[in-house]
Amino acid sequence: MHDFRRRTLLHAGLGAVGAGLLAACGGASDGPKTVVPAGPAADRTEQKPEDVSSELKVALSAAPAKLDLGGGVTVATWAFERRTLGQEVRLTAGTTLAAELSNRLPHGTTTSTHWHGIALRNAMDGAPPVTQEPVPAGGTFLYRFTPKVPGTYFLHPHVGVQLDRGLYAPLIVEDPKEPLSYDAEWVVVLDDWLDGVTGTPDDVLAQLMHGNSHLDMGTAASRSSEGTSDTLVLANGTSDLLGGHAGDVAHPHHLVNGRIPADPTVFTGRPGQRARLRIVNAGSDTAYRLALGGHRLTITHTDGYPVEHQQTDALLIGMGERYDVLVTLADGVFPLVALAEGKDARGMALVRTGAGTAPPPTVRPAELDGLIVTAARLRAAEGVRLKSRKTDVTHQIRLTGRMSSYNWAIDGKPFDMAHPDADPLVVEAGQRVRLDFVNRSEMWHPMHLHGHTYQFGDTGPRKDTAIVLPGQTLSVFFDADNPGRWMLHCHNAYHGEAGMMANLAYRT
Ligand SMILES: [Cu+2]
Repeated sequence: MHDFRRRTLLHAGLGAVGAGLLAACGGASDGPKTVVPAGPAADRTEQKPEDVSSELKVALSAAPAKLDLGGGVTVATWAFERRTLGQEVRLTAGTTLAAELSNRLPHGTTTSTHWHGIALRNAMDGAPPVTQEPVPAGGTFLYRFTPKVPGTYFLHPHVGVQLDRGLYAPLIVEDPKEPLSYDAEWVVVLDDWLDGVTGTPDDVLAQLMHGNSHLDMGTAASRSSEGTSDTLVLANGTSDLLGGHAGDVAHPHHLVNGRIPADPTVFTGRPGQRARLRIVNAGSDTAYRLALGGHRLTITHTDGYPVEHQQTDALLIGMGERYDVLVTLADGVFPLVALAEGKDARGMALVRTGAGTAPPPTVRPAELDGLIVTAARLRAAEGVRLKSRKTDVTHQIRLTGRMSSYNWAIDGKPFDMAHPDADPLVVEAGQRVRLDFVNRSEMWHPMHLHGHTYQFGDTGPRKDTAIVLPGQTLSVFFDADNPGRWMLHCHNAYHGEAGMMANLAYRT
């Protein structure tokens, strides 16, 4: 059971993890010695800390918390003290962020903060044990970096399945020369929620890992009605949009900005105003199909980067993906619905610009079944398109595994946290790199690369997280311009933790 060994290591606290890292750095690792080694010993990049005039200080104190999700639902979870669920961190591109993470979680619980989508210095990436030691309970870590590319990002832990707790926040990097004009800006954070309802994300991971051979895909749902062994394992959720099996977990709640549909977040504006929505999928196992009743959406960005504007009725947003849209507001009260794709569940908020009765939480706007523009149909805005050049190196990333044996991996080999130096995908600074994501499994995977923003094909969108459907091969390109050792993984928290992760390492 390699999986449990890995989990034990993650939760063992600093002593054991530190020892493992020392061994890896001291030469006991069987990893190649010609690439940037894993481990936090030093910032091995040649970049110096940015010298800037302005700095935003943020205190991120991770602690046990009771959260009110609305409608009388309260849950015990882990969240940041003095921050509400979904509250953003906001700064202007070029401003330095100095964020101190304090770990006030229970004894023995380590954590970190990853700055999803930001091309920062490797040592600030927050991905233990590759870029730093995990922060032990009682410890602190100062993340200090200067985001240069404006856009919609988010921050979350990169330890175990902590993504499925409340330790996340949108990260908005404003453009000092914002080219879009709009009257209102709303950050819309989608999240699937289970923590503190019938157990924790770690309980669910243990259920998934124990093997589900008795409930292979396509068989009956396993959500127990017996009461004694309540399980949130989802066995029969399917979606045509996602090419089959939609997810592994039946989260009991789906939140928009931390609230359930029965007691929703309300965005207010005036008829005729133009609103910019910055939409983040902070979920762990749920793709959302999102639409605003009575409105069309104009897609302007995905994963922080501008695209040629495109109109749509609805969006499909995988875990870790972000979309920015513009919408001209009509007069009335409208449902902003985030269908949990393939799961027969939903999140919802309201947009109110005038009088009227709020639609019920069960409303299904026609737009959800209209045109759904996915990333593959977008084009990068000309200003951010990669210059055409020959590819220097191609890596094939085969996505493998099955729900029944829960052996999600890359090339059949689950990532080994105890030997993070092993078998990296090697690139050299200055290379044009091609990654072919080859999905050999029967499930879709949102594949996320740290520290870089790749491009779909010759003219497709720039993104850091991309939905790869079953049986599909997706080719993406990037320039190796940010030395270090970077995680490449499925952003389904449970798939990543089961082993669908790899390292991309620069040859030194
Ligand atoms: Cu996956």
